[in-house]
Amino acid sequence: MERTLVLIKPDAMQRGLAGEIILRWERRGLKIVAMKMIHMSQALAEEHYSVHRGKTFFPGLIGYITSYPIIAAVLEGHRAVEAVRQTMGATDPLNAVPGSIRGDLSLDIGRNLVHGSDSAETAAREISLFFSPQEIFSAPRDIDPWVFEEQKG
Ligand code: DAT
Ligand code: MG
Repeated sequence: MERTLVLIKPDAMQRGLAGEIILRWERRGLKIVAMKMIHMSQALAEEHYSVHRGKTFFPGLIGYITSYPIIAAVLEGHRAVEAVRQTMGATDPLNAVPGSIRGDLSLDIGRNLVHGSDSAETAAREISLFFSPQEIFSAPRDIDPWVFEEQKG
């Protein structure tokens, strides 16, 4: 099954929204296979967001993501990358549909609460930045056949 990296960003932690956000992914059927709380270093932040290096918002983005501890997690499921991003909503909360995490709980692109990998390739790279293979647990769940009709890739 596909894996994706999610981050519950500093604003979500400050605002006490971690449980609400995890609940939305978990209730949809995605499986938590790794989770930790960390305070991201400058170096990790710059590596994680390296595709945005040089953009005007980059310094603000790095300052924000390193400003307070976050929760990093790996979620697993059929088409998990797409499912997580759909549940998050668009990058700019004002374009995020009501019912999505960003559309319901945030207003500003620079305080948009969550990160989710944007492709399976990006996910593999991002997961390896935050987790060692030993920190990822993916034994099948008894409920998986009640979430997915069959085990899909
Ligand atoms: P996403 O987090 O939806 O994957 P992204 O990868 O394009 O979005 O950008 C990473 C983060 O950078 C995003 O969550 C918020 C910030 N960001 C992106 N575009 C921005 C902009 N035009 N102004 C301010 N912040 C921006
Ligand atoms: Mg992105």
